[in-house]
Amino acid sequence: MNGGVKEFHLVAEPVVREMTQGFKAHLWGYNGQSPGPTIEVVEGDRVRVFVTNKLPEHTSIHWHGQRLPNGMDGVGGLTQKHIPPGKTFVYEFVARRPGTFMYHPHADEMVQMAMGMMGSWVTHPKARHPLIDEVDRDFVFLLSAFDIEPGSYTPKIMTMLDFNLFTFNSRVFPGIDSMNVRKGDRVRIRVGNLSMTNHPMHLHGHEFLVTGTDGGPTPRSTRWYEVTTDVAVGQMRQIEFVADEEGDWAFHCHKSHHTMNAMGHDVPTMIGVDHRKVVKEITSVIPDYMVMGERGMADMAEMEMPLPDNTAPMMGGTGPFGSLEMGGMFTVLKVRREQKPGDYGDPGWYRHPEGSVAYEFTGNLPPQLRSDSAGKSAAPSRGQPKKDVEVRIRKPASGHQGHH
Ligand SMILES: [Cu+2]
Repeated sequence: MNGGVKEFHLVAEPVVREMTQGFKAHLWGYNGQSPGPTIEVVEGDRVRVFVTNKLPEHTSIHWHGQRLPNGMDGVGGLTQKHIPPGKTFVYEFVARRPGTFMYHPHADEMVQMAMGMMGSWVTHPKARHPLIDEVDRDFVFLLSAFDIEPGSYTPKIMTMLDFNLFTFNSRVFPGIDSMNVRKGDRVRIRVGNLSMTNHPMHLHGHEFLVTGTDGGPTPRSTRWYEVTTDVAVGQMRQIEFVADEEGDWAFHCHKSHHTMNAMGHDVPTMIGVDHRKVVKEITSVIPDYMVMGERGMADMAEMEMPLPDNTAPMMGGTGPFGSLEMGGMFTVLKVRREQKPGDYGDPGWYRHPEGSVAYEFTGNLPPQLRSDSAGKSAAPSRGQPKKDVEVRIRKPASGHQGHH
């Protein structure tokens, strides 16, 4: 506090971010981290932010979603001069409405956001608000995406669509903390999207309401229960639910390639192709040669194939039952009866009550009804698929014509 004003200092600078164990990225951020620190204030606070530029190029900060004087909006060239390298600018405004906001540069934006420059901002209501309920747990994170070649450190800044790392707060699973709550807690999760594509965020085991956007709390009449909500580019969605089901519940982006880490994209689909003979021939020449994907890609998570230095495994994370085969935008909501109020600590894996886990069946199966490839239902047969539904596909990789 300085004379009734809440002061903050942000230093825009190069940072090193460990995205998950064994994988560090060289990013740009604020105060040593990407995303920058989350700024928390109370509705009505006068806020002064000192922004020092230690980047090699000019920058600015836009306060996404805030009501403020036009000259504080942070659009370089439009509402202010850019902040040159080595200089400090001051932004000052009153946090007029409660809600979840974001901050990011509005200068060389594609490069600076591709490098990880962003942060969250929460303005809490000053008094009881008719549209903002009290919660026991409050989580906030930003969605962002990076394009970092396996084995390298620095994002490719000219990438427009083909990002290969999808992150919560610039971390990828298994490097993302679980969200640990007490059974019966009212939970709020605020998710802002500053990546370049939409993310349908999906929660297992519970239904939630969207209680807010970056425009503020939603009117109650507009809320309905769902288990997935799409967070479009430049949007924030605030979801709330009562965590009344004990267990380890996945919370993730529903785009399956967003729950994977960097991989080579020119991989042909090998499901159904038996290439054991070819592999045998190749390994006689190249001993380390590996072919993967014959039975799907779960193989790749289980094999722990050797990776180049500084690379996140494409799919990883080990749970109490084995490999999770997940990466990227994935974490776990841990709901526990014995979690203390206010304790955000990790309680470890859930211990399932006896007889409540999917189990192997070893008895006799009843005759299986199957449809044929034309979609017509078939007469009961015993176990064997009909010949015409077997699939043998090998998609040629584009751009590799002439290689065999
Ligand atoms: Cu996604």
